[in-house]
Amino acid sequence: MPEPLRIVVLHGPNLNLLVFREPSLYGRVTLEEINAGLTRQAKESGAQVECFQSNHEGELIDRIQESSRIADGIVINPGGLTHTSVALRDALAAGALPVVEVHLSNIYAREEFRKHSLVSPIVLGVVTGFGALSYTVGLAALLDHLRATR
Ligand code: DHK
Repeated sequence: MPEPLRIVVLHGPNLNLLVFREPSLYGRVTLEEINAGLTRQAKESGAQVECFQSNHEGELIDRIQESSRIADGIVINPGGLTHTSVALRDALAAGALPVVEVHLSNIYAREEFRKHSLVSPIVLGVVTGFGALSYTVGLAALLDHLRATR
């Protein structure tokens, strides 16, 4: 029996406010519900997830560095840092793990400044615009990729 795949799910700034924050854009599902769904999904497919949210760029970078030692892949919604953080992108690139970038809203259907992601060029793929389902699809795609390349 191979070891279960270990996935770290990272949520960036303001994602702790889901449900209260612009629900027409970000949905009516709490972060706890998203995390519980991903935990269930991973378990059903013989994998493990660890979920972490922070409003602080440095804390997210610390988690990315740690993940590169203990995990097989990362699912990340960097929140607003998607569009601004060279440091977050550098941490993901340095970790050299497969990464799937997810967004609840469709970042290409919103303001101009959201249409550019600093993270997208170094990730395996991007899922954007499907609400909580973006995470489900992102995790499924990452597990599929890891199993195909193990
Ligand atoms: C979440 C945020 O917090 C925004 O800053 C991004 C992303 C979009 C989302 O859709 O999940 O621009």
